[in-house]
Amino acid sequence: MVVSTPATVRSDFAVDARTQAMFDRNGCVKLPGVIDPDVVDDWAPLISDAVVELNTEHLPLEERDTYGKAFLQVSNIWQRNDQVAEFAYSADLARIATELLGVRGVRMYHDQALYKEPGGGITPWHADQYYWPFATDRCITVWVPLQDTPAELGPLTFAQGSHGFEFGRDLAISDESEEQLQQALGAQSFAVDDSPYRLGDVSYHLGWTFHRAGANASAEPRRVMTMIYVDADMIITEPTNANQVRDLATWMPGMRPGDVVSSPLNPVLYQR
Ligand SMILES: O=C(O)CCC(=O)C(=O)O
Repeated sequence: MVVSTPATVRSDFAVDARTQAMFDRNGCVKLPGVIDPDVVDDWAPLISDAVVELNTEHLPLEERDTYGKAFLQVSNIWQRNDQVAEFAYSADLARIATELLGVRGVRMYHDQALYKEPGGGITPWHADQYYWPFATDRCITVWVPLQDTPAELGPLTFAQGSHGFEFGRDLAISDESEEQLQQALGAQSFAVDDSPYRLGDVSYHLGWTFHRAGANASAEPRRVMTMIYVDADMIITEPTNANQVRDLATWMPGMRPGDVVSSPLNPVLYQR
C-alpha cells in the first residue's frame, strides 16, 4: 500500500482585531475551526505512528513521577520524520503565530507531541518560559489536538492574563508548581479557561502564560501535536537554570548567549 502524506496543513484563519485584543489581554487564545477537521484526521495516524516509534518512556504509569504521568513527550519529530515535518512546518500555523506576536516572522524552536495516555495524570500548572533562555516574551506554542478534546481527556487550561504574573516563574513542572500556583493564581482571581476543543480547534499561548491540564479520565489517549515558535529576531540570554542550559544545547546547538536564535534547527517558518 502506498501511504501518501496528507495535504500540508493550511488555514485561511485571519487574526482580526478582536482576536488580537483577546490574545494581548489573556496571553492565550483558543481558536475554533483553524484547520479542516478532515485534514487533522488524516494527520493523526501519521503523528501517532511517529510517537510510537520514537517514544522512549516505557515505565508503567504507576512507576513514573508526576511529570512522567502527565504525557508521553516526543520532541523534534520534524528532524526524524519527513512526513511529520510537513505538518510541523505549516506556514499558516506559523503565520498566525507571527500575527499574534506582532513580529516580522517566527522560527521553529521545537515541536512536541504530547500524548496523555488513558489514566494519565494531570499536567501541573507551569509557564514554559522557565525552560527557555530568551530575552523577550515573544515565544509562543500552538497546541493542536488530534481528536475532539472534552474535559475528560484533559484539554489545555489557561489562567487568562497570567502572562504578566511573576510569582512561580522559577518553578519547574512538578507537584510543587501545581500546589503553589493553584494557590497563587487562585488568590489573584485569574479567569480559568478549561473549555473543550473540537477537532480543528487550536490554541496559542505565550511562554509566560500559566497553564495546566486535567487528567485523562477516558479510555482513549489524548493525542496532541504542538509547535513552539520564537520571534525570528529572538536573542538568547544566559541560562538561569539547568533546564535552560539543556534547552540551549538541545534546541539551539552551537549558539551562545547574545546570539540571535538561528541554529540549523531554527529555520524561519514564516515571515511577512
Ligand atoms: O498538553 C499538555 O498537557 C501540556 C501542554 C503544555 O504544557 C504546553 O504545550 O506548553
